[in-house]
Amino acid sequence: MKQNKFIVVEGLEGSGKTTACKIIKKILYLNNIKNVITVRQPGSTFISEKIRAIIKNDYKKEKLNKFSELFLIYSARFQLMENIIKPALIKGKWIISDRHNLSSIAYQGGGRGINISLIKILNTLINKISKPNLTVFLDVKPKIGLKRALLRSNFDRIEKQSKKFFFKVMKYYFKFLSSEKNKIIINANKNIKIVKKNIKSQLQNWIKNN
Ligand code: Z5A
Repeated sequence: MKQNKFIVVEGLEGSGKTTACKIIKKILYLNNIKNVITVRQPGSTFISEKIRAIIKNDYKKEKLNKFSELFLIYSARFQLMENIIKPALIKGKWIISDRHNLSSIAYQGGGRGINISLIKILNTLINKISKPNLTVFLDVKPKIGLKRALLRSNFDRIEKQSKKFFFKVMKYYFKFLSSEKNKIIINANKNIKIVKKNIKSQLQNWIKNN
């Protein structure tokens, strides 16, 4: 093993994904896995970062249509998969991605109510480029996650959605997580020390068995 794995970190805003990506990178390093790239979605290529700015901004002049949002997110994802992730995996590198396909199922499928079969077609195309080897899901209550996100910075366009929106996002996360074979679920409501400890023990176990 220890060759080219693709790890995805998922969860609501403020669940601690960015923090978890750093923790995972450290744990991999301690396991002598040093060839690691961290990316975020949408983003992490020149074009994908431009798309990210469109997704996150709340333009007063024009509302972003939910299908435009979906296709923008997938445009960013195809750029990232083809230009960064695929070549890096071919070179034997490890990838840690802050969000991936499951975010689209949860936010665009659950939150926005877009037909899941359309999102699944897009996911199939993305998975043909490469499929994640592991999903680390940070399970946080929307109220706790949003409070943390607000402490960090002002809400962006998606974070301004209603409580009902985030409950639907969580419902879809769990509905579709059940079909993910390789996953680690972390109680992210706990304090950072406990979260770190739990990620460490579950990830070590996964590394040992893969
Ligand atoms: N989006 C989508 O709709 N569909 C898609 O397919 C994809 C994305 C890929 C990306 O925004 C937006 O794109 C996102 C969904 C949408 N929309 N929103 N909103 P982003 O990347 O800017 O935001 P985010 O992905 O939601 O993450 P975040 O808000 O940056 O949060 P986080 O990465 O999960 O958490 P963090 O930065 O690690 O931690 C946040 C703060 O909490 C920070 O001060 C930490 O120190 C603190 N923290 C972390 N863990 C803990 C614990 N356990 N206890 C206490 N405090 C903690």
